[in-house]
Amino acid sequence: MLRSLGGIGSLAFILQTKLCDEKGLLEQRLHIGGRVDFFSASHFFDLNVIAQSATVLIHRNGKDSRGIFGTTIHELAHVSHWDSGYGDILWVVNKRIPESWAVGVEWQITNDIYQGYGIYNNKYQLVDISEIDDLKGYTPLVIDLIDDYNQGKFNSLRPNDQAWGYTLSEIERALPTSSGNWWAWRDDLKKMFDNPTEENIDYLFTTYK
Ligand SMILES: [Ca+2]
Ligand SMILES: [Ca+2]
Ligand SMILES: [Zn+2]
Repeated sequence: MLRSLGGIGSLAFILQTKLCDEKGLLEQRLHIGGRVDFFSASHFFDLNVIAQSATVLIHRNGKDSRGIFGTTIHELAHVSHWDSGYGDILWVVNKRIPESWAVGVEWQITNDIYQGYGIYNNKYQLVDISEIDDLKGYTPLVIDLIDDYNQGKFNSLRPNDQAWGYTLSEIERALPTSSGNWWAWRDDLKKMFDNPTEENIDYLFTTYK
């Protein structure tokens, strides 16, 4: 798991430490609940901690174990993002930042752990440009910053993804934590890291905005 994180960021901290024994006044051990209901969305809601109920609730929704693992990782990506300063109000302002981040974390870590089971969440590479609004903020931005698969190469209806090689750790270090500024994420990625494809990330940020 830590291999895909490539360093100790806030996400790695959550996965390593918080699940074990962090205790504070409100911030007790992270509480993850599981339900078998259908048709309910898994979620993270930080204020649940006040009522001492699970802040992360995973609904099975017919998922297999890989899907449950992936969903849990997705929600933990939100937990670490909120711990870094993002919050519920910002989520209302810009859901695209936290959801694109969580989609990417879910994709990378689940594929790392479940090797040999086919590509997890490959559906994100099958999205046409005209369908991006339908994703409601759950964009493949982070996946495309990492992967070397250009889904637009043989299909001009799909994004022409010519970026690759960013790591989750780099993307997390540039991730907006106290603002909902999408473009700051792009600018910080360019400023903070040298990547041979950095000129091509403008296209992704513009396409998924
Ligand atoms: Ca890519
Ligand atoms: Ca891609
Ligand atoms: Zn989410």
